[in-house]
Amino acid sequence: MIRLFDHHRIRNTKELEGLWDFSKVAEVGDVPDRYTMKLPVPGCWESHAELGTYRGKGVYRKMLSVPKKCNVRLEFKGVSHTANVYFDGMPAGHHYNAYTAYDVVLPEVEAGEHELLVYVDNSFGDHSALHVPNDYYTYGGITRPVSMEIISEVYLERVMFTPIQSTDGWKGHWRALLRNIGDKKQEAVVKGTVAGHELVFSSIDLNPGQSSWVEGELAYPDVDAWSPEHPVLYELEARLTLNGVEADDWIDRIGFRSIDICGEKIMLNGKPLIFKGVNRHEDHPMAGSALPLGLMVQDLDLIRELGCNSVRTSHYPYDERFLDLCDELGILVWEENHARGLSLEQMQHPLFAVQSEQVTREMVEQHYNHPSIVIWAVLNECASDTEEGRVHYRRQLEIIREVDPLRPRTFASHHRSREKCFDLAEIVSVNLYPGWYTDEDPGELADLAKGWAESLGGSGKPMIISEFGGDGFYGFRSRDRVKGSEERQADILLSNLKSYQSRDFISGMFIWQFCDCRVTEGLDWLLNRSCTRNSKGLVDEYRRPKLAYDVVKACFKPDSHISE
Ligand code: ADA
Repeated sequence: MIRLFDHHRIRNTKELEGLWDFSKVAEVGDVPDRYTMKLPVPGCWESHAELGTYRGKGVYRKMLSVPKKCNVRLEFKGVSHTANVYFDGMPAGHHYNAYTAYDVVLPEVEAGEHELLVYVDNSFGDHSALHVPNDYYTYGGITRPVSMEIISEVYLERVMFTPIQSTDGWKGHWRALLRNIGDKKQEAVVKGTVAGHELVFSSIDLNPGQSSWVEGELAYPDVDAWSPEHPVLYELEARLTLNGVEADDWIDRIGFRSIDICGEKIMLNGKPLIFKGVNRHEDHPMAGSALPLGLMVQDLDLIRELGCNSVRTSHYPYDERFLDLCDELGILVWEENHARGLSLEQMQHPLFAVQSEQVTREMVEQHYNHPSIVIWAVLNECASDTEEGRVHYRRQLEIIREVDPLRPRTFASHHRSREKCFDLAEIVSVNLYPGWYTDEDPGELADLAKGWAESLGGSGKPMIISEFGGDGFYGFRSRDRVKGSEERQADILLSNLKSYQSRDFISGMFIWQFCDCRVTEGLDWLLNRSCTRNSKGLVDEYRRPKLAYDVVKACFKPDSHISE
């Protein structure tokens, strides 16, 4: 399943889910004598008994059957972490980073059988500035769905819809990107429908090779707002006509909601919002980062049962099916680009700017229509305490603004009084670990953090505590409540939550973290985490709730009874 609904009705689309041939290779372009394995797509190769810790390159093969001469578009929702695509033996596309989609467009493919090879690389090294040994795991494989489409010579590359709340009610601003891959000029007309109201865009002539945007705005007087309590979704349908003949479509789901900053408050549909959330990694011992839909739903059920209204996609853009579920279930999302804890030296990597700017732009463009996403973020715990780091923070936040004029932006900082970038974003977010990495009192620390924000460019802005928590090893119990026990983890979370929930200036809190996750095995103290795992989950890696789960639930959902 690519999305939770049909993304096209006119465009012919087929998901390439199934078992693909696989072989390890030394280099991109190497053709194996034989394919020794078959691996599921989507999936992580670590799920195979012989590849549990494999870091390197591999090639996936799939034969594609093309019914008649046509233009083919292959969409890869996520390959971890670098993909090189070959079609009938020829290089056809390249993409870096595991967490955003990319496509390969193949004009005029002949009818018949064709060989698709996807070389996948999950290795660390000079070619990779963002995927580095870290406190989570970079898996290998074609980890998200792949689809094959037959497209017209001019097709809809993207449709972006912005709901706007005005004094006269809801309006919607449309932008549609058209691309002509044919060899003749074409006249295109787009019509867009939401909630029974049709917008006809002015017709446009596209020359061969040209891509162009068309834009328009329409009032939607009779729609209901999307909110966590009533996550009302509407189908968006854009239809493209070429020289009078219907040729392509784009279907999405949108919601009408506003997200604004008003002084120190974050306002959803004009009402102050407090995030009660968890940080989550896409990680599961049975599936790696390639969670099937059922496991995503299980996570969201546990998150909702906890009394949360939000999830932070730490530390990368998510599988779009998870975002579809959040749209449908009314879970608010803080989505962030891919980076965790990169030092200034790591940010000086020659590929850092290009790789992280690319994932930022792709994230916002690709996930723009999800009403559940209400915050965009960049660069978790990177070098925002330096002038050189600030250049990157500024640029990446600007990229978000170029694509999205409305959603507030933030970044999670652990630099305390050394922070240099609070002025660049609309929301101040701080990661604090009182009770775990330090002995500080969480309330006093939150007050101090407010002071840092005020004196360092974040004055008058909303503040979120974006991380706090402590390790709790599932099943390790201690009457003395020693560090690492489930009891101590519950105590730490309780004292943190009480302090943050009683402070008016805090607009939200995201617990570190929802589930235990695998980390890279490494040599320094951090990456030598016991069991190669970050154990700060409220549930363990198999989603078994720890003691802290019910303690948090009592804070987030005070009306529920712990024993129920
Ligand atoms: C940081 C970081 C998280 C995680 C956490 C921890 O704040 O943002 O990814 O590593 O610390 O568990 O120490």
